[in-house]
Amino acid sequence: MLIRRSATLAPSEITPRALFEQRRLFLKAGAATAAAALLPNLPARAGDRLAGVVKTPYDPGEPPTPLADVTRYNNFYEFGTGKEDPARNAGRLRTRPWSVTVEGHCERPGRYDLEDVLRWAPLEERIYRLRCVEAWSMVVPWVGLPLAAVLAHVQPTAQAKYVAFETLFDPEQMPGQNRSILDWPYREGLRMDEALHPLTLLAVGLYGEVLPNQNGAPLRLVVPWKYGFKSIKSIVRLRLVETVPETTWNRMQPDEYGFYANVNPAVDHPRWSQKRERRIGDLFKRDTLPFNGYAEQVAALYGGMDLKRYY
Ligand SMILES: Nc1nc2c(c(=O)[nH]1)N[C@H]1C(S)=C(S)[C@@H](COP(=O)(O)O)O[C@H]1N2
Ligand SMILES: [Mo]
Repeated sequence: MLIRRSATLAPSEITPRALFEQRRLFLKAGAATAAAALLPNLPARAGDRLAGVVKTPYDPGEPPTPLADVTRYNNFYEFGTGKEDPARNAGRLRTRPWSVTVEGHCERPGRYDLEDVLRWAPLEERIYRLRCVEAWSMVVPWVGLPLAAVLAHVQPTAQAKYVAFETLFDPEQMPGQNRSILDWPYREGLRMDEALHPLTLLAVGLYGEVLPNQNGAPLRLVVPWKYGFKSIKSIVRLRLVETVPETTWNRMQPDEYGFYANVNPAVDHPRWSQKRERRIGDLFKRDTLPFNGYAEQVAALYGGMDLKRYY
C-alpha cells in the first residue's frame, strides 16, 4: 500500500480531551521539578554508573536486548549508514560540555547547560520497546527524564503547538555530515500533546550507565509508540513552534516517512510490510503491535484521526 499525503493535523483538530490531558500533565511535571532540586551531577563518560535513578513500573515484561546488541547495532547516520558504523565511529563525539538551546514560543527561552536540565526532574529507569521502521526491534532499559518536565520548566505559551528538535551539526565530530545522505542537521518533531505525554522520555543513559555515544549521547529522545527514527539523538536544540515542523525523513521521502510515524502494522511502508518485526537476538519474527504495544496509553491522542492518512 502506497500512501501519499502530507501528514499534518491542524491545531483546531486537537481534541479538547488531549488539551485537558496536556494541562493535567503540566501540573504533575511542575511538582516533579520541585522534588528534584538537589541532584548530584551527572557523570560524563559513557559507561559511568548513574546514581539516584528511580525505578518505575514502565516495563513490558520482556527480556531486555543484551547490552552488546543495543550498543553495536545502531542507526546514527552522522557516523555512517552501516549498523556497526556508529559503535566504531561515534567515539570522537565530545559530549561535555553540552548545552541545549530552547527557542520559540515559551516563557523561558535560553541556552541551558545539560547539568541544569538534569536538575529539573529525577532520573528514572524505564524499559521500553524500540521498533525501527526497518522492521527490527529491541527492548531497552533507558534512563532519563520526562520531556514534560523540561517543558514545564521552559513554559510553552498558548501559541506553542509543536516541539521541534535538532541534533548537533558539526561535520568535524560527525563525519557522516560531510556527505549529503540526509539534510543535516537531523531534525524531528512532536505535537505538543505527544511531547507532554508521560511515556515521552529524554534519555541520558541505558542499562544504568551513561549513554554510549552511538546511542545518542548525551541526550536523546525516546518515543516508544513511534518508529525509531522519531527518537532523535544528541539533541542541541528545542524549538516551540506553531505549525508542523519539518523533519528529516519526512522531507527526504514524504511518502515513506510521515510526521506521526506511529507504529502501525496496518499501514505498510511503501517498500515492505510493517505487520511483523524481528526482535534482535530472535530467530523468528513476531507480530508488530499497534502503537508498538502502547495503544492503551496513547491511542486516545489520535481519536478521530485517520491513521492511514496521518501515517
Ligand atoms: N541524529 C540522529 N538520530 C537518530 C538517527 C540518526 O541517524 N541520527 N537514527 C534514528 C533511527 S532510524 C533509529 S531506529 C534510532 C536507533 O536508536 P539506537 O541506535 O539507540 O537503537 O535512532 C534514531 N535517531
Ligand atoms: Mo529506524
